[in-house]
Amino acid sequence: MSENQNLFALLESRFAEAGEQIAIEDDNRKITVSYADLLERSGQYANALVSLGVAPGDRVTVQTDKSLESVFLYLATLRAGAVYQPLNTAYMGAEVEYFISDAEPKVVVCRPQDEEQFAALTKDRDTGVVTLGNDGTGSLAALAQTQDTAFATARRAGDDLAGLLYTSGTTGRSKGAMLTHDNLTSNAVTLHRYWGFVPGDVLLHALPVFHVHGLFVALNIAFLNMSRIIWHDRFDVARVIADLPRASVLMGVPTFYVRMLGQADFGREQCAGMRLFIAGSAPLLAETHSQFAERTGHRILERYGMTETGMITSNPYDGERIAGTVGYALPGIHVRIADDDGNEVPRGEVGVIEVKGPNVFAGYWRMPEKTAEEFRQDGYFITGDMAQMADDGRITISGRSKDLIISGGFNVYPKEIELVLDEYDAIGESAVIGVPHPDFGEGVIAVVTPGTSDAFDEAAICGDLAGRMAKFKVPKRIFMADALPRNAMGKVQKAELRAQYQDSFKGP
Ligand code: MCA
Ligand code: AMP
Repeated sequence: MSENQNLFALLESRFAEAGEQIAIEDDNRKITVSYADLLERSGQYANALVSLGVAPGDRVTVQTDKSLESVFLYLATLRAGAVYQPLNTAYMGAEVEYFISDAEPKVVVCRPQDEEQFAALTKDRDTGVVTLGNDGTGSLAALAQTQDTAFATARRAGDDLAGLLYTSGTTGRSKGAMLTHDNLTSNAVTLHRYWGFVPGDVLLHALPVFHVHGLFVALNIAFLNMSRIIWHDRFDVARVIADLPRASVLMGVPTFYVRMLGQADFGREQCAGMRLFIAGSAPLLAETHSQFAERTGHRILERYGMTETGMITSNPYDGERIAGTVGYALPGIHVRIADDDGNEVPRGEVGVIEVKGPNVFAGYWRMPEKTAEEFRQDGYFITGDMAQMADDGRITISGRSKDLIISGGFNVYPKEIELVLDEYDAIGESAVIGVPHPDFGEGVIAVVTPGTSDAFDEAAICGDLAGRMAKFKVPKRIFMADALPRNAMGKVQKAELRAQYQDSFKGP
């Protein structure tokens, strides 16, 4: 019989080897868990999932706070052969409803305070609802405590699904990116090697665990390395700086680094024991890169990836880390810069990044046509990111062909917000754009035209939106204009708007 391709089977061998070594320390709750504990606790949570009817291939939808128990649940889902489907905790009612109707999970795990809402959302479905608090409470935690710690890891093929992560890809409505065990395993193994992980590395973990960056990149690599993880339930700049002297690796979105530089007392002293600072999920400004190097002596290693593909390129660990570039295609991953027809453009010319390799997802959940549109005949996935490649293969991202805003590492799809804005009587039509923001990289703003009512009230509309959608999506400003600039085809000229409103977040 062939080897079990379940990612957990690989992790399990490391956990067994690491034994009583500390896996995660949560200073907030004054708890540490060892690798042996991770094996036992994931066994208990896997048994709990099975007792709730979860079988291999079933989806487990998770919208919980970041906690040690959320890690047990992630590992248990893999272990049971089910498909982990995490949701940003900022998502609200209507947003969540869509994910449940599309993913059709066997079980939803939510925060205790959201139980009623989820019970209502799932009442006509074959979906159970259990809860997990951020302090070891909740019905799932209680159930897990009664379970056996032993669990035979489910056999999975490399192309079986391990995760379902929603993203809007290049256009339109949220789609579930199907990530296989092979996708996750290959990316983790590659990055572990490429970034020079060594025994004794300590990862400072302050990212959310509902996206690829904090979940798969950070956790899977640390687990492969049998590293100690210093666990922060959210990014708090003072806490991160205070814990740096005990860590050797930090992974963050650019906002992390901008905020660290904003602290007057931050510098070489706290970073003396650090081996590596990694940035990604959004463009890191060259200015941030150079200021960080000046203050700390460390050159941040920037890499580039996407939910559908995991990590695609990285600046080298040993070679030159050049600000404003995302480095080279990772080993085993093919990247080309192509024109609109998928033909490779000459080196130095701008085109769309296309990628092929063991990291590339299996397609969008139940959307074969959409999947087909995003792949070339020869298997390359079209990312929608614009870039140029130098003669030596180094890649510099220059923009996006997709209408996407990345604010503090979170993706915002203008269309989704424009549709809601257009419903207000005081708004005729709207254009949502991202403009430079000193903290979030890009800040979301809307430019709107007058509607049928003249009672336009920016603060009231923003307040109303905050009750309807995740906070990070709500425009931080809404500007009224007589008309939106359009081209001859009638298409709104967002580049023109971005230029016009580029100083919206500039200080006095
Ligand atoms: C919070 N707010 C935001 C954001 N986060 N607004 C815009 N963009 C955001 N990212 C809102 C809050 O609701 C609040 O609103 C106000 O802004 C200030 O919040 P604050 O407390 O300052 O924010 P925070 O809680 O400190 O969060 C900022 C953060 C966080 C730490 C940068 O957004 C974060 O952890 N981002 C990481 C995202 C991430 O992991 N991305 C990876 C995606 P109010 O004041 O009105 O209440 S995976 C991926 O992209 C690919 C695969 C890749 O390459 O990695
Ligand atoms: P997501 O859909 O959340 O996985 O976000 C993926 C997108 O984030 C990519 O398609 C890029 O547009 C962007 N991204 C990730 N890393 C970088 C980076 N280092 N520089 C610029 N953009 C990035």
